[in-house]
Amino acid sequence: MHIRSVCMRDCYDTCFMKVIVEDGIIKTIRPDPENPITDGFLCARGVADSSRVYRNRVMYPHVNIGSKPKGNFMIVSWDNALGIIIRKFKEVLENYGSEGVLHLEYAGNMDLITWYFPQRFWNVIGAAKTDYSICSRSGHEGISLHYGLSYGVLPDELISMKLIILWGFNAAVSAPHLWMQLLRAKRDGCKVVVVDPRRSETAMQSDLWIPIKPGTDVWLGYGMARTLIEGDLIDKDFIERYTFGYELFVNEVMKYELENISEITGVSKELIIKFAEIYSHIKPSTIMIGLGVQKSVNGGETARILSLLPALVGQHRGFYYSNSRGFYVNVGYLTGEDLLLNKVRVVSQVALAEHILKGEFKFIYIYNMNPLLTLPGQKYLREGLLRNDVFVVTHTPHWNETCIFSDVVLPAPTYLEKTCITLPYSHNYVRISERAVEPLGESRDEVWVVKELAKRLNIECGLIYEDPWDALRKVLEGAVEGSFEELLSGKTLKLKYRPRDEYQTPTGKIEFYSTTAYKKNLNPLPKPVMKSLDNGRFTLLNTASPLYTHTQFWEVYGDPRPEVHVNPDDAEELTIKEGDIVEICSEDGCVELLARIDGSLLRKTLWVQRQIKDINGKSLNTIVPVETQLVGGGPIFNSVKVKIRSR
Ligand SMILES: Nc1nc2c(c(=O)[nH]1)N[C@H]1C(S)=C(S)[C@@H](COP(=O)(O)OP(=O)(O)OC[C@H]3O[C@@H](n4cnc5c(=O)[nH]c(N)nc54)[C@H](O)[C@@H]3O)O[C@H]1N2
Ligand SMILES: Nc1nc2c(c(=O)[nH]1)N[C@H]1C(S)=C(S)[C@@H](COP(=O)(O)OP(=O)(O)OC[C@H]3O[C@@H](n4cnc5c(=O)[nH]c(N)nc54)[C@H](O)[C@@H]3O)O[C@H]1N2
Ligand code: SF4
Ligand SMILES: [Mo]
Repeated sequence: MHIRSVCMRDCYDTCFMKVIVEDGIIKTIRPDPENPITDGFLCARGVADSSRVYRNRVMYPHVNIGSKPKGNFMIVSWDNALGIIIRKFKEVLENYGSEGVLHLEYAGNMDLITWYFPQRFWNVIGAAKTDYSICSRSGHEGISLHYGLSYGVLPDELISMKLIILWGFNAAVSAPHLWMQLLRAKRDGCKVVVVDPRRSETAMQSDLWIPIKPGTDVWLGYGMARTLIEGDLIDKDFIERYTFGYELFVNEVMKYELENISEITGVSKELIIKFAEIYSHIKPSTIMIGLGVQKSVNGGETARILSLLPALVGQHRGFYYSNSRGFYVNVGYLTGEDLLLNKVRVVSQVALAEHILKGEFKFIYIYNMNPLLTLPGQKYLREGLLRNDVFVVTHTPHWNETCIFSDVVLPAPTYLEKTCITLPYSHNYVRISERAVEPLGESRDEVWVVKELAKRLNIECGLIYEDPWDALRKVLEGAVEGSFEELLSGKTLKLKYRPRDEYQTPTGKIEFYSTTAYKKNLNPLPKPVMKSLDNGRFTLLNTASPLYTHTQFWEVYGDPRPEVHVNPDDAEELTIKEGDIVEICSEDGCVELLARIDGSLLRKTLWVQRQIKDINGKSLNTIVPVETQLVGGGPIFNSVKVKIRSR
């Protein structure tokens, strides 16, 4: 028997899958050709989900009767576990009010129902939430300043491109199916250019690699703009018709001298000119703005300037970032935010560690996330969670680092054990993902848990008890090309997509000069901060790896190796040899990793697989500061300044 499923992982691709089930057990998972973008193959993670579903699972509710962070977990009944949670919850509400409660989640599972709908409960209570800034928010907010919404080119369109620029985007690893589209386009003559401080897996297969010093992309963006404008390589009619604030933009552009740009970025003047000429002459083109490059001190600003380049050469939204905002789906209805009038406290997700350290939250409920490895400022986060007055509940399918800092751990089914549906963030194909097997052990889904909590608290608000599928009907009907009934019956539909030549800005145009930014007291034009140019120290690059989704799949592929890659000349200068233990220190702390000598890196850069542990089991994020970006409050994972030395 095969079940029609969809991969729910936080991934650009959102693959359609066939899950082969025999006697109630998952045997294998195969690609499903019903989705033309993800047809043909699954990545190592998609395939591994068939065995991972049976490994390292939390099967029953557990209470921590030992001392955190290790603890001694005892199995209890759901009734018991919920009773304990409610007692603590009431105590916190009485003493600190609803602001003493925080729910913390991200995209561990992107199912619309079990990710968003449970938030209704927390919103009804009035609990604090985060700003979801850990991944893509700065880029979204940055591009939105100029375009209204941040959606761009759809994957189906990549095949007809003649030039694709991957800017701080390692698609060969992080988006294997988008990459496949690029390879197909390449076979038809499309040129592929990669801008990256590292000769990445993607750069190796490109036509042109532009090595750039980390964090300096805004300068290169302005260098491109200047060359295009001065060389009269722009589309004046387009600029006239569809844009606002061009003259002000030109004034800003002229402040950037090519000589200076070249020095800052490490990209020669000749290469900047060549790059701009290619960009002007080869069309249609797309600039694929990586989530990676966006997670740096100048990340949001980089997304801004890169999104404006297509407007110079006359292309409507000639970029791809993340298309989640191109759909007509009102997620705020699912979370209840649109219906509730109470304003809840919103706290920075990137800087959460600081707030937790101060004891601002006494009851923390975590699901869909493993913050004890993935949030910056681990030293503070860990110290904060170990306070005596902080109670932590984690709802998870697999045991993870966060569990050992929790007082109660609740078992959740994986996406293969529940019927779900998700919105992709690249393509616009959508389909129900059917439950493949019954939930393992006593695992119960996220909606069930919050409804139980609500009942026990005698909360009568109808929002919490609405059938989530009825809620889903309200947000998806009208948003898909077809009916909700067709979706329910298992048909693949397309999500309606906003037109690429529609601009949701106050002027209705592409705003080179952002009127929204002006009103918000932000720079109306993209502007880098100089901080990233601290050349005395090394910059640590963090990248997604092929075998893992963040901290998932360790139970299949083993713990990721505690390694750091070092440029050979830097290694020689510092007398670091292959396999040496090296200490890497930022202002926030140190980790110890094994050195790998790697010629694919620029000098003064180091490269690690993100979210790993060091040789002593310490989280890499111990050395990542809780610093936030100006636009969108995003993280600066790729701008961590460190010193490295042999031990
Ligand atoms: N296999 C796999 N795929 C994934 C994920 C996963 O965990 N595993 N996670 C998904 C998620 S949530 C995300 S956020 C994405 C991330 O995927 P991507 O958007 O591809 O981002 P990264 O892998 O973080 O880095 C991409 C590239 O940016 C480069 N880079 C770093 N700093 C700079 C800079 O300052 N300038 C420039 N020009 N380049 C820079 C890095 O060297 C790297 O090659 O991947 C998604 N896909
Ligand atoms: N150093 C460094 N750190 C980073 C980054 C970086 O580049 N460098 N990148 C950041 C980025 S881009 C991102 S997106 C974040 C990702 O950060 P996280 O969202 O924390 O990443 P994951 O490891 O995918 O989280 C997995 C957890 O989600 C939970 N989960 C999975 N499926 C389900 C489910 O069906 N139900 C429930 N209840 N729980 C489930 C499990 O507990 C699992 O352990 O990490 C950030 N952290
Ligand atoms: S993790 Fe991404 S590439 Fe791999 S199967 Fe899932 S959606 Fe596809
Ligand atoms: Mo991410």
